[in-house]
Amino acid sequence: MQLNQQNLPSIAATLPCPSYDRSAMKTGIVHIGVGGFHRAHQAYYIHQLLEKHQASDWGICGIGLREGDRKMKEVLQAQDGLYTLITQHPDGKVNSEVIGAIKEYIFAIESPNAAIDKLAHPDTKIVSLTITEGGYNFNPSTGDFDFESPDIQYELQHPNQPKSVFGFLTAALKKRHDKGLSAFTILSCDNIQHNGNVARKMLLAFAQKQNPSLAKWIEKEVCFPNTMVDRITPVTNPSAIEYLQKNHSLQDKWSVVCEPFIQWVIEDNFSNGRPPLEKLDVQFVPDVTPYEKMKIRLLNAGHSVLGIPGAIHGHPTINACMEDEVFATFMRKFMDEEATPVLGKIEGVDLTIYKNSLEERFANPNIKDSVSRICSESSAKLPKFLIPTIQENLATGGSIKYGAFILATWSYYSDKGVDINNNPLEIIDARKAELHEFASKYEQDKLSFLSIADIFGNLLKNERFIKQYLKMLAHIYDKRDVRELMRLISQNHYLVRMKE
Ligand code: CS2
Repeated sequence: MQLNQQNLPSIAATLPCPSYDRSAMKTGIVHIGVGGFHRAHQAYYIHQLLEKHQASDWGICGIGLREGDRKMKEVLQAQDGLYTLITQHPDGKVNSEVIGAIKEYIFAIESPNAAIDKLAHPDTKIVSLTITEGGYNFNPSTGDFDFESPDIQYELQHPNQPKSVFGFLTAALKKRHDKGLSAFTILSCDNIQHNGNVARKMLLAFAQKQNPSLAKWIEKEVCFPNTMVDRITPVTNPSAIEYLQKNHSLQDKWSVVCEPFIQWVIEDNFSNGRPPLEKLDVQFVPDVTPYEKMKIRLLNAGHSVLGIPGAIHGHPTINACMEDEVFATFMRKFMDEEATPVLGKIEGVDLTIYKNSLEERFANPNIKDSVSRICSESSAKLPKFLIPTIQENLATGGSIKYGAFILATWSYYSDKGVDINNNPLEIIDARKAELHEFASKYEQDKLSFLSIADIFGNLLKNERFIKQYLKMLAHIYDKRDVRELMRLISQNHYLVRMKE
């Protein structure tokens, strides 16, 4: 049976399905960047509100701005916005449920005006974003908006033909302003510290160049709450599709798999109302800083700390890394000895319990989160997840060996592009060619990779860092055994040798 609205009554015999009237739902939320994460997280929360708390003003309209969103458009349009969320518990228990919160989907590449009109519609109160860490278009080392891209240049000149998220938001806000409508809230749900502040800074920089008086209105009227979002959502693989077919005779072209854990912490700062998410387990707090910092510096960094060496060693998934004692120990030591000391105290959170829970979540054998997903877009992730921890430890005299090892490993990964058995690595990164170009100059210039200044900032100038990094890199090129080096680093042997 195909998943669609018409078939829901029959599907309900085998799976929980939306019991609310989807046709009566308004789309109070427009979400840009619908992917697995949004569908496992925000859309799932909204689905629960619709089920339990009559929140029919808060249905979701998805918007895709990139060519890569074409498949999402095809699937969601064919399935009337419906999809199955498959929650995989560590003990093998599985809960599947059809989610109905996404009512519409607009593919802005084909229908830009429909996207602007939707954003400017009086029903739209919140525009939420999962546009990835790299999507905010800023220079990672200066934090300033990057005006160089041809798309940005084009839309500055042609405000009615937007291409980027900033172009669309500005065009829609202009329409709202001209019609006398109130502004919407912009709710960033990406893993960037102060994601709302960053979204604000970038949008204002763009709008100021395009239309300074509109920028003033945006500055005054649009709220940008900071948020911390969390739920591990691996890439959907064919076995999830087969599972539904086999167990429920359901054809869902793009179901979503996730872990049971879910968390959302939001600053209660909205321009134009919000859904009553406090009725669920969403936390509203005055300042999200400690939560986002904790999550990005421990969970997201912990993922990269496993994933990059994991890829080189040949571990396919994060749980496979966790089954390897050397990797699990290394990751925990990174969290305890490097990430935690520069985190500071987090009111109301026991960091030991939090780290223990991360270990359990990473080890969930049924999530099978591929290391290639974790390593994807490392050029956008590491400057936010890991490099600040290294820089702060350099400033305070703290340990940097785990962080230095990860950057050395990343350089080798970007140069060689194969694992230790010479299997090609699936490297997904907008800056893949540039990373390879710099990393592959290793023989001529050992510090070439670190000279990509907008990623590494001034690490290149720090003697203590360079010394450890170079020694580790030489070891990796020489021995081609990252796992053994991880064992030595965790046991402190390596540092002892370094002092000699
Ligand atoms: C991951 C995140 O992309 C990554 O590298 O760390 O996608 C992570 O799984 C989520 O942020 C979990 O909330």
